[in-house]
Amino acid sequence: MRLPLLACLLSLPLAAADDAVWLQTKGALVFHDAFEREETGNRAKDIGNGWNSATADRVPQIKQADLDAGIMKIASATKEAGHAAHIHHEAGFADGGVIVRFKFPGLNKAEGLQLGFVDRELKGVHAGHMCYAIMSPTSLVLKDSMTGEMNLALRKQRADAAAAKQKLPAEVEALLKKKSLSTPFKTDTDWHVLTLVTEGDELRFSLDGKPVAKHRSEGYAHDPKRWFSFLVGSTVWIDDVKIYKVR
Ligand SMILES: [Ca+2]
Repeated sequence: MRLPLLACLLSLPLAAADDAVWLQTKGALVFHDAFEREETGNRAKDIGNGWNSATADRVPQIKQADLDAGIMKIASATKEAGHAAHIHHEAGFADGGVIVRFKFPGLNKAEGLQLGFVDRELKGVHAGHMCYAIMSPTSLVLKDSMTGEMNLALRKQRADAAAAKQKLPAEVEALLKKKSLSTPFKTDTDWHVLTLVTEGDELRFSLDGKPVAKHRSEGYAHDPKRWFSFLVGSTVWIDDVKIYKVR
């Protein structure tokens, strides 16, 4: 029997082609923000709509998230706060992801954006950092932090080695190396739409509908991805955020 064309198309492995389609057809939209409002101040919850900031209250005299003309303009007070701006929202999925429209405004050198998932209830992992995509002017890094550099046992091993001015054992170096993947990447100052998803033990990143990188590591499978997080070291503009839960 010949399948109608539409059925053939639907049976294609959509995830490989375009993860935005995978999220929209297989997932439920659990959160959307287009930032069409003004923030109410500089404090942790003043962005509104359920956003929270782990770093705003360290420097309440500085505005790190400015809602302007439907855009969340993030300018991190990294030096004053002693940390990159960390802005997060509840997510809550095992498989799923985010679609984010963003732009580097070109206000600072080395503008970049780190985004990913955090579970503060995770034991044995520094601050619950699970996994991230990290865009910088020259590379895109996908990283399993949970079973890599944020794992407390590994952190202690590294700190002890550093204190003793010793090299890490080769097997630990090799293990840490496996926990991230760096891909050549070039940022610009145009608007783009990124898609970041986890499916099983895989993390995938696409830009403007085209797959850029994917990486498999056991930490990506952790359930739940409790928070979706932006970590911003300098400046970035966010126009729209959608969070989808597939499973
Ligand atoms: Ca907007």
